[in-house]
Amino acid sequence: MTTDFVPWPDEFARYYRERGYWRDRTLGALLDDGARRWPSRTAVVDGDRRWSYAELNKKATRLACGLRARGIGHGDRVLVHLPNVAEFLSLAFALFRIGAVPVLALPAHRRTEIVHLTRLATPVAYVVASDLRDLAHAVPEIAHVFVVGEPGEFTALEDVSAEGEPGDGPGPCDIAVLLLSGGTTGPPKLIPRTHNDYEYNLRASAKLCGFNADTRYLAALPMAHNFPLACPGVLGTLWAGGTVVLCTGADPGTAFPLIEAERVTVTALVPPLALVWLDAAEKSTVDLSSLELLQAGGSRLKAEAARRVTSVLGCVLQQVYGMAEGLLNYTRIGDPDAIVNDTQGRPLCADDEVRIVTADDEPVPAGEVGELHVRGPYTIRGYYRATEHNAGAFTADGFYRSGDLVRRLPTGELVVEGRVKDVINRGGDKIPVEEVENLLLSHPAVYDVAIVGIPDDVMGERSCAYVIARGTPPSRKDLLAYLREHGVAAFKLPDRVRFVKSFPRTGLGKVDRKALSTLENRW
Ligand code: OOB
Repeated sequence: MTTDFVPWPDEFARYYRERGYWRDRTLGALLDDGARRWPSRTAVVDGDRRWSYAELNKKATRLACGLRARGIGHGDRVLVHLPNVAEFLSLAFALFRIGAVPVLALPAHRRTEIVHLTRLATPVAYVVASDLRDLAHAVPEIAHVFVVGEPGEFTALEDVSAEGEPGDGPGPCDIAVLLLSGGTTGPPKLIPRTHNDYEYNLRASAKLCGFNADTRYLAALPMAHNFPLACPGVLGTLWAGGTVVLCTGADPGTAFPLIEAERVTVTALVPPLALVWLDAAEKSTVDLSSLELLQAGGSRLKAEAARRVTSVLGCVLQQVYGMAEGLLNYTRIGDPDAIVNDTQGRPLCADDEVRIVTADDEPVPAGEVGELHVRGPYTIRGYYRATEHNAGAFTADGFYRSGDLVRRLPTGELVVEGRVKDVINRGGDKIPVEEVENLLLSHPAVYDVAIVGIPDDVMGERSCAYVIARGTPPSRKDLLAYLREHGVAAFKLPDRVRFVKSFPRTGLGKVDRKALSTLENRW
């Protein structure tokens, strides 16, 4: 039998409620509370626009009514494909209110990903920024197309609004949002996060990071991603009564002036961006003194870079090792330098059950490297509509097999040492190797292909495609153009293409990816 969603077993749900992790509140209520408690505070800044909590709430309510009037409601999926604009938030809360489920595509996604997500989630609506609205033609099965900005032949999201009350909302154990997986093999899977578990995720994170009404959070990374969305991110800031400052690009040229102008106190970056910021800050005259906390996560931050954060940016560093599937590890504010610089932190929750195991699922001896398995109050029990895949991705007793190789220090912190799965982590952007390989294989001049990650000082890893050509090898340009034509997100295009006559094989005859990855020197 195929089920959309795998719930937590009753005894776990009961325990998580008893412990106060699950409060049976919905994410829609979070904004109701904010609008009641501090209506006139600024909730979000987007360029010249500043919306108070009351305004954001009003926009979300009107949008919820407008969506309802168009027949969109409880359990319907809505594919959201927006950069960091204020409408992302009014839309997200409108959907939370009516129990429709946002499927969060990344701004970098293009046709391949949008088509894949549409097949998997069967959304009733696609909400897209005007510059990408033509992508709607690739998914004609989606009934409604709403555009933020100039709508062209479609409907402007602005016009989807109505007076009234949105009516009954979702239950706290319903799916609140479908996030994209970064850590699994093959094309992205969808991660069903419930109101209860995601509310805990953002609330506990906000408390751990000391978020409050004075927090001014810069959303530099795309907030469609779990990290800037809820760890504690934008939602954690709104929970705490702070202000979210939206940034459409994370480059220092865009972000630094905003930090100065808006007196930003905290932001989250992936390590390659943190390096760019450090270099730029050393030369910059922009006043970054308001910055109190810099979170770095998504891929491994080098200790040398970690050490520079405090001296160059004058703020506290926090390493965040998380996954959209749930588990979050944080270094704590006030931890000794050695912990903050050299580890990826420890679990958020006392009831995050982390096991570190061998390839046979046996616990490794203390301090040794093994695969991280996890179960807990905000870690999913299964991907969305993926019964077959779930059988391998989770253990029989409900632990998620993260595919990450980690070791645990005696003090409890985790250090990420690598991965057991075929995903290239290009500075936090996760490249599903199989997906890109399959596309390249459909090129007439490609006989076989294997894409591997090559260590790189800045990005952590870059991708190299080894290609066995059919006849005359095509040019690299040709192959990249082909991938682009197929609408692949730019971060997935191989950084390097090498033509070979054959692949090294393992004893079993499988392509030896390890051997391939040592063919190229470091970047
Ligand atoms: C975050 O989430 P995803 O779902 O894009 O990717 C998860 C994977 C992890 O399994 C791990 O392989 C890698 O990204 N990762 C890290 C890391 N943080 C994530 N590897 C080394 N060091 C780190 N600090 O990337 C994510 C979700 C929530 C918060 C932060 C990151």
